[in-house]
Amino acid sequence: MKCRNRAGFAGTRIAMTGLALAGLAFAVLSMNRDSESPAEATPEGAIFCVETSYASFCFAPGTDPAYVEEVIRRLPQPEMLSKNQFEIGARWSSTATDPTTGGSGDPVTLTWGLLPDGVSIPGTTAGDPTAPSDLQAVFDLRFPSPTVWRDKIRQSFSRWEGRIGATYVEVTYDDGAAFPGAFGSLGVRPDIRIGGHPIDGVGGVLAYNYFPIGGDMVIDTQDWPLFDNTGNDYRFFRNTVMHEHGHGLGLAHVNSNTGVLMEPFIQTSFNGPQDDDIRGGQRNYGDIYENNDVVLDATDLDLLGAIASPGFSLTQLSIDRGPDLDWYAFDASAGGLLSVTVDPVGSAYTIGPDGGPTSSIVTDEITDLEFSIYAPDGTTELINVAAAGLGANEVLADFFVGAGTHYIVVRRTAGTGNACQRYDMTVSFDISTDVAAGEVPAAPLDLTVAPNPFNPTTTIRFRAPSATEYEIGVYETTGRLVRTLRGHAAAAGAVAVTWNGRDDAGRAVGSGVYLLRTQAGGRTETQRATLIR
Ligand SMILES: [Ca+2]
Ligand SMILES: [Ca+2]
Ligand SMILES: [Ca+2]
Ligand SMILES: [Ca+2]
Ligand SMILES: [Zn+2]
Repeated sequence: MKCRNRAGFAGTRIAMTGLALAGLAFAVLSMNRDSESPAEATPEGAIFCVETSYASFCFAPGTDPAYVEEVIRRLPQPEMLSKNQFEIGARWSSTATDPTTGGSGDPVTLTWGLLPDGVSIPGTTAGDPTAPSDLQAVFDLRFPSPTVWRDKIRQSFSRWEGRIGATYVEVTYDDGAAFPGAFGSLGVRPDIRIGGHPIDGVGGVLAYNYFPIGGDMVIDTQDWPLFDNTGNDYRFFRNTVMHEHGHGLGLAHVNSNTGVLMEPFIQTSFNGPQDDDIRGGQRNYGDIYENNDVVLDATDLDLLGAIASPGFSLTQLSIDRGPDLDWYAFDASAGGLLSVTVDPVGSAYTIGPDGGPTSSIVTDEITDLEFSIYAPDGTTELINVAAAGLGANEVLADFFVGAGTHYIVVRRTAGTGNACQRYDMTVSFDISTDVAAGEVPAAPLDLTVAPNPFNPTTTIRFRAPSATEYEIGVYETTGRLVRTLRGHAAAAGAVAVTWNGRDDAGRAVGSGVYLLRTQAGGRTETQRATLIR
């Protein structure tokens, strides 16, 4: 019995020989077309499959029905796509930190870690026989130091994190459960397990990766003579890891006349995710400030330093679907002049599914954007800025707003179609009464947070410029204040303040990224820290 994935998922197959090998599609990154693996395979033994428009999930006879039900429960609901040239697939609907992650355009937190050497990696049509993972032993030996290649993997996840609504948390635990297909579980094993073993010698297949909600990565350890190329800070290795994780985010292969990461053959002429890759990632997980769809979840521009810095630019933003609203809050203090520019981001190229036809696309003209300014009540619209057409900047200059917290809301002008329009936003706010002549800049606080990640306690350290009151606000990334820590430094010098991972009501807060905004001696600095429960 054959089990075929949907067309367009090149190099994918399903193999299922037992409960431990939960059926998860995977995609292969190759050096050249000659060594491309077959687009389908015939798994051994009788199986049955659950088909979606995204992938096939196959189970061995006798599989525990509860396990089957769990896998089906985690499947995303298909959406009708338009202008989604990035070949989007299933997203992470469930992770170790979040039983349900919402829908398309909602952010996700993913734990990742290295598979312990010795855990068996099953053979696939990529050419690899079943063999234990030897990634750590081989790469520790072949790279200049064990730190080097681990750092390149860290940098690969960081680069994705800076572009889409995904937060990555490195973990060192892994219980050695059968690979692949064991779901992530906090304190047990990561969502994304990275292993490796011999596949097909130097060249050919470099690596393959399972689609969500699998996400595991297998690297051909025989390709170390390629991966240890130091050019452009190990770009060959980093682009391989970032490409594979693109599959792990739910992106399939594409073909394009411009270099993009998700083409099936590795390129080193660019660094990491490109426009089409970012559009795909943001369509699945939103932009880097999601969720900010309602006034209570507005992104805090003060916290980001946007208002204090004239002409502050925010990048890697998008309206990723028809109903997406991007709320931004800022404190107008006693009132002042606001200027905002919303600039659609993109370029012209051809793109299409791997093996299918390509078509021309102009990605700064996907959908027409507009924005409005709202009063502190969050419902009174003070002005709507929508004069510019498709692809053109919307500009508001020197608009007076009164006292209190105000809001900028960016949205699509019309249509509910499912498409991702990237944009940048520049904001400046002039509170003339706050600028004192001859003002001396405050000394830096040299704020640090350690340990990070932490559980459940971390320590915030800074340098008080003089005897001063200080205040540390602990915020969620949406800008919601969860805890305020106040104190008094008796003299200039080092200050250490411990946060116990609890909110102002004494409740333990959940896993995730927190912003620690520290004010002392007229200076404000912010650091991020990740709590892993
Ligand atoms: Ca190879
Ligand atoms: Ca958005
Ligand atoms: Ca939003
Ligand atoms: Ca417009
Ligand atoms: Zn690939």
